Amino acid sequence: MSTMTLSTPARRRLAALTTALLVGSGAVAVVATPSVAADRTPVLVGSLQSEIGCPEDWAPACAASTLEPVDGTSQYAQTFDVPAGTYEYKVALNGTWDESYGADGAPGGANLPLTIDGPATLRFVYDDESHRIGVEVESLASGYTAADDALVAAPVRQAGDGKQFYFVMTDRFANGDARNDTGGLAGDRLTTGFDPTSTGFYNGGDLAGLQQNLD
Ligand SMILES: [Ca+2]
Ligand SMILES: [Ca+2]
Repeated sequence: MSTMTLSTPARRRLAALTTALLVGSGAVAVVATPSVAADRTPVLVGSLQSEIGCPEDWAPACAASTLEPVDGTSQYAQTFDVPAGTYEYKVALNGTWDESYGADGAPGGANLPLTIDGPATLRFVYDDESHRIGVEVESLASGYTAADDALVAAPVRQAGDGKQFYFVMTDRFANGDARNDTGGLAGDRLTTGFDPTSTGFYNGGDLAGLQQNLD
């Protein structure tokens, strides 16, 4: 983890120092070809930097938001605790704006948007071949509070604490009553969404099918 704290210039100084020591010691050096990784220091830049330990936002030289190499891949990644908010971000290389990537991995591409409603632990992954940036959610804020009660509306009768909520695409779930399969709809399927000949449009599931499958 110590490399996290090294700024790019510091890394270069360290590399130079290592080289000097080799020369100074008179060693018959087998000069290792520097790995690509050693020359590449991707930094997560954006309006979220001040929230993750940088002195300011949009700071390509901030060591605190450096992404670290993922062994055996062309990827670099780091996990950050990000507070709730709306942000924009991209990745800049080697401490400057000379090389940066945004949306769709485009050089100098558009900022990527990020909105989180609560504090979250997010892993940012940058691929140095595709230059695309991904975000993996490692954890979201959890814990039910009384304030969440207001989100639980009728017909639910109890507070939501300890409950699981599911979303069901009823039509896709189970066809419990064939009498309602036609739905009384006629006309172009792109208008009505009704085409019993195509499962892409219609499956015939209904609440009766859902109830039949409840424990
Ligand atoms: Ca900020
Ligand atoms: Ca049905």
